[in-house]
Amino acid sequence: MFKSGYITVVGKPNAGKSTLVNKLVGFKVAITTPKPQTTRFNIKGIITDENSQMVLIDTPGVHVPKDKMGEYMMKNVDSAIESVDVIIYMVDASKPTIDKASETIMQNISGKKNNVILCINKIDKIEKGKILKIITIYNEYFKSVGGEFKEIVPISVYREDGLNILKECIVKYLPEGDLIYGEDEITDITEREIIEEIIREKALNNLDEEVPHGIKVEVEKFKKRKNREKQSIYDIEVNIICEKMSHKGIIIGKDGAMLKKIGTQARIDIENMLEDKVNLKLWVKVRQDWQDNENYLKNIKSKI
Ligand SMILES: Nc1nc2c(ncn2[C@@H]2O[C@H](COP(=O)(O)OP(=O)(O)OP(=O)(O)O)[C@@H](O)[C@H]2O)c(=O)[nH]1
Ligand SMILES: [Mg+2]
Repeated sequence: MFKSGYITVVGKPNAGKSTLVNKLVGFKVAITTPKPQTTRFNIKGIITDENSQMVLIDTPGVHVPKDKMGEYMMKNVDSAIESVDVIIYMVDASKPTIDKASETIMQNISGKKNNVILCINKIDKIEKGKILKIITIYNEYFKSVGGEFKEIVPISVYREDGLNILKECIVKYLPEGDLIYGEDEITDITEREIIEEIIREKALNNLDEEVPHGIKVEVEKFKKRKNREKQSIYDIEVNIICEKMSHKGIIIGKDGAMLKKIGTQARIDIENMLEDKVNLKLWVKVRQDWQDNENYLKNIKSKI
């Protein structure tokens, strides 16, 4: 009997949702960084084997929105928890406190029809003896809002610990059904979007808090050609849009050093993805308050 269905991964920022989806898919479909609020929109990761097809939906970390961008991110989460077969609620084992965001998530997924799996990630960071306490904390709150975890799976994506158990638990709750996507498909994100995300990842990794969270990346040109030696090469031109003149200076850096660093790191990843040489040009532009501007958000909005 072949099983297939949709599985949404929800949780607070930085729990390791995107890292898990990438690991299960075996390909980096979503960027991951040590900074919270890395993922901005829902991304599908598709895993197919002889017995099942799991369509995982990676979502932005749940937080209290500060602008339209944040509201848009939370709308993505809301849309992804409706009518899926399984919800994986991922928590960070090293931060097992129930705050406002944790309460909001658990209240939203506590519906009786939901098959919710509590997935405790990063167990490599804690002593084994602490897991039971963590389970009790989440179990008690979830029960108090009318929910019940169908399964509880402690994992470490880093150590690849518990991942097979998690997969088995997911498949248990999938309905019988045919392939939803082609068996070779692994994601719904386009090459252009992956390029934009890779550049955002390098910006998040190299710049301090406020600056990279205020940027948006747009691929302007994406063209394959043959060079003089008849080898294929991609010409890619990209705009990095930031909110303030002062941010533009920081992104470019002294004598262009920061932009060069971001560009070099991104080019290596893009070349690996496209399996071809890449000529990458980055431009930095200022558009004040783009995060609150409906027009600029329109483009990403279509992904809900
Ligand atoms: N120690 C440890 N760190 C992990 C593990 N899994 C993920 N991480 C790290 O946790 C950080 C956050 O990972 P992400 O996958 O970006 O987290 P996320 O939940 O997608 O975050 P948002 O997109 O902001 O919601 C990264 O630095 C990961 O490398 C794990 O099993 N153990
Ligand atoms: Mg993420």
